[in-house]
Amino acid sequence: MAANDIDSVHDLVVVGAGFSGLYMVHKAREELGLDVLGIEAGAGPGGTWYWNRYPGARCDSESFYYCYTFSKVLLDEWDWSSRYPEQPEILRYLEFAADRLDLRRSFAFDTRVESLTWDEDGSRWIVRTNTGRTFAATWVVAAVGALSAANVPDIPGLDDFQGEWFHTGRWPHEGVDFTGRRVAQIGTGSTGIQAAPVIARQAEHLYVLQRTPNYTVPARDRPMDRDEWVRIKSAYDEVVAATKSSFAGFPYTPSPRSALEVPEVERRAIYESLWEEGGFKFLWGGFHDLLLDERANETAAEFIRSKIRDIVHDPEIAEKLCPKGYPYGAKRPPIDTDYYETFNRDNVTLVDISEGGISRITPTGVETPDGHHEVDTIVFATGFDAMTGPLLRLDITGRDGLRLADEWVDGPTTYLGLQVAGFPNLFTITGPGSPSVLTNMPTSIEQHVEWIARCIDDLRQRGQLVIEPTQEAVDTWTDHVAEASQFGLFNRADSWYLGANIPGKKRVFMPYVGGLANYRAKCEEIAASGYEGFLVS
Ligand code: N01
Repeated sequence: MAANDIDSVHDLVVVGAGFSGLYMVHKAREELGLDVLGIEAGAGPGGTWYWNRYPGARCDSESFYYCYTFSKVLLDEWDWSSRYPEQPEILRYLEFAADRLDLRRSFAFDTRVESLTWDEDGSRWIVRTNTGRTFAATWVVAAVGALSAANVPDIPGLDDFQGEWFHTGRWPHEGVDFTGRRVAQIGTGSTGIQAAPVIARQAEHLYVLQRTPNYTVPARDRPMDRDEWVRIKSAYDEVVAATKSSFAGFPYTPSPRSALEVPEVERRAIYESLWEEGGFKFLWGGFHDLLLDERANETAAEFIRSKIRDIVHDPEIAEKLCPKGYPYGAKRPPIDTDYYETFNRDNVTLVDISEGGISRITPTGVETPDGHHEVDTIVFATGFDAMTGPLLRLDITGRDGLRLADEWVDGPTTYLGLQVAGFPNLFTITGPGSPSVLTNMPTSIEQHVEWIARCIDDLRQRGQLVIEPTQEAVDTWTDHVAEASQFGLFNRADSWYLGANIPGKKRVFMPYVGGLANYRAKCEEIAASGYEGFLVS
């Protein structure tokens, strides 16, 4: 590529301004002294929290650990208002972080990366964007998130629909007023479960189209005051240590108990207390074997079903809402505020599409096996082409014209979920092959950013500029990720973890099930060994 086709040359290009991109830019610029350019498709920072502005969007990890922990300044200067803050507050937090660390000046916003191409002669990446500007960089970090490629299913008739339709992950910034509208919401994952109760409170009528019932546990959101934050922050090192040494980045003390070793009355009392407490602790804090043993899992699954039958007045609707045939937690568990209660409202109809799906969208509504539902608005809460989707959208070409899309046609292959053979100096944050989406994301993000920064720094100190994994290391790690996915019950549901939500996508369990603490230790060991499994030059 001719030098005059390049608008500017940088040490590092970081794609994305979410939790990971912001920290990566800060770390590389302030601690390594690199010339860094961040590129972000949105008009400002926020990533997931910039795009996902649907009604009811909020965090479902608790605020005291769903945040940055690397900066004492950010920690000291920010108190969350509640246990599970809503999207606008999380977006404000990321904007605050960007401003406090003076990161905006390193970003090109409103700019989407259209391709990344390895330039063999220059040992650098050529980064083309939709604005027509082209950049070159020695290193690229894809901080594009695991759940940013929206999935709008290909349902016949959508183009002819005369009403409005929205995907939750691309929600209009000005919001949507549902007053007086009849709404069809497609999807009952974490997003749909957060959105339905809020839409139902405003809409004239809400049809919830459910293909697979989901297990959800109450969030039990509540306000948090300054005194509580003073208490939490005074022992914050312990919170951080607990997240880092845990299986999934949650600072909950794992229970030594099996769900099968306590009498039923006691077990039920434990589930009751966790249900009242709310949140992910129901999965991680009560018994150690809910994701290991089918019989143990069934005790939790049946408890949740019993709650659905208690909450939902109409027994037929309750039964349709009861998940069966797959373990609790094998799909990413949602948490909710008044989800099952929503089906007691007169203006809400549960439409079971488990058999037959949606046959078509008409100009005035949605046709399902039980008839035609006239609606003004369709909300697609239909999730994402997870993990691989955001990376493949970057149209990445590595050495010798090797395209990532071809390399991953049978599923993602990585070394540590950080790099791919044939794609030198390209790092992914929380990519496939790392614990990623099975964990509290900021915990995993901080570890990846810190590992990548250390790697670049180590190389520079040794006068080396190019790193990529050997094919052997990639094959061994990819086999290990596949083997680990057979451990426990994660593989027992048709989830987006294995691409089952995208028609035609190769079914491969993408995140690493080996646990965050083990994974961190492995990454440490490899860095300390001088980057075993990588070719460095
Ligand atoms: O997406 P999903 P999501 N016809 O894929 C249905 C994170 N998150 O956006 O189960 C009809 O889980 C699909 O049905 P089925 C979190 O990690 C975090 O809800 O495939 N229905 C399912 O019900 C989460 O897991 C927060 O049978 C169709 C739904 O759409 C991840 O994002 C909040 C369909 C999709 O569920 C994704 O959640 C929200 C079709 N053709 C989300 N295609 C936090 O608070 C799909 N569906 C941090």
